[in-house]
Amino acid sequence: MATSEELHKRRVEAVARGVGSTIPAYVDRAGGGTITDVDGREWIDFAAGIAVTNVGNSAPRVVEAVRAQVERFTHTCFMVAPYESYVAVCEQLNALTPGGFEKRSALFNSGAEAVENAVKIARHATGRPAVVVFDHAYHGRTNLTMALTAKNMPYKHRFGPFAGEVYRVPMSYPLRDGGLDGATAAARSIEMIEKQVGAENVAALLIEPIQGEGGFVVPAEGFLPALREWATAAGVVFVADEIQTGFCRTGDWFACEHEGVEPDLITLAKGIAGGLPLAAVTGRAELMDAVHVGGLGGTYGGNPIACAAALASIETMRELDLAAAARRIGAVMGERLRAIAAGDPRVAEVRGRGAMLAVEIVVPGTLTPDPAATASISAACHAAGLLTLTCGTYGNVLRFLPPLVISDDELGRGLDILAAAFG
Ligand code: PLZ
Repeated sequence: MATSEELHKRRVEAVARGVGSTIPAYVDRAGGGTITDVDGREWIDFAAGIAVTNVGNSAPRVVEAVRAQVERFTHTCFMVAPYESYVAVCEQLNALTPGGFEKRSALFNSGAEAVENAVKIARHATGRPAVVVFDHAYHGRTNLTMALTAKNMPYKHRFGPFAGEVYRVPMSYPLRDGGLDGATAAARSIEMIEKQVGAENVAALLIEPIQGEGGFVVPAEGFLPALREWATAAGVVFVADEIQTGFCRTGDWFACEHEGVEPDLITLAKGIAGGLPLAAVTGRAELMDAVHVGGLGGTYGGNPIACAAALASIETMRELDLAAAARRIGAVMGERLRAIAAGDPRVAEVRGRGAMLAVEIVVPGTLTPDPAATASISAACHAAGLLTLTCGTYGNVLRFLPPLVISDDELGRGLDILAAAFG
């Protein structure tokens, strides 16, 4: 087998430079809480493919379901010749997502595609043009979702012009907004919407209940409920982007549940199918069904192999109670992170929920972001066998997203490496 170094040389000659990788190691296999490269080097996985392999890599039920489906048929296109597993995934999503009201779902390939479709549905159903998003938001890399995403480098730089009718308002970011309470922070955002956009022009308010790429920003309690309440009164479709937070990651099936928020539409991807590409929009039947027949779709959306994997993943999450596992991981990890923070003035804050935790790194004694220190701590983790990711508008957040099936031993060893990297 080629070595990672050999593969990297081939990659540089074959793969476009614009596609980056966190580590220059090439994967041979992965499962449980580890990834092993072609040279036999092992990393403890605190990335889960960016919050995707919540059930672990090659989870037994997923492997079984995919194998069985591949043997039956690989693709007919649901828009041409439909099949049961697509319907069954929609039934599961309608039942699992917050809100006791009648729902419908539609399936797509990627998170960005789900977000695009949520905006299409909200615009169609309301007849209004504007979409409101937040500072630090991340919603994807397609043209519309680049407009929805906040951060220029690397996502948007020189890729414009971007889609119009997108308006950005402040996020509740307790560390950086002077600790505004949720209601006050929401009032500030709402005033901006009303003054600068006009509520009656707004189709959708789109928000990540805990921001992902933007820095694992957890809004102050009450922020999301206040926005939800305003959206209801203003006839604005409240869209929760749970692409990174969904499927047990935060210790509930969906992060909105923490404050009892019921979105009108919810976008889903990542953790939905154990690593196979699948995404969804789930929401109020009257919004989803407002769109004419044939108005939503795509060749691969709800591909049968991805649907089989999703059903198996959902069953695994239920059977292993991975929401409880996320809470346990969060408790263990949170304690260790707070101990690290207590001894290291570069850590401004430990935040997150369940198995979606992060530390924000600053110049000691200030709130000045320190992306260089963040990158060097992350690099020290990689060198010592722990796969960590960074994020944040300022590149100064070290985030931790282990698979929810990680063993106590792997988790402990990962946290030891992390503590040493702060050393
Ligand atoms: N919405 C909340 O987190 C994807 C992006 C990685 P796609 N986040 C990982 C990268 O650098 O491209 C994401 C997300 C939220 C939407 C998306 C987009 O999902 O499946 O990557 O299109």
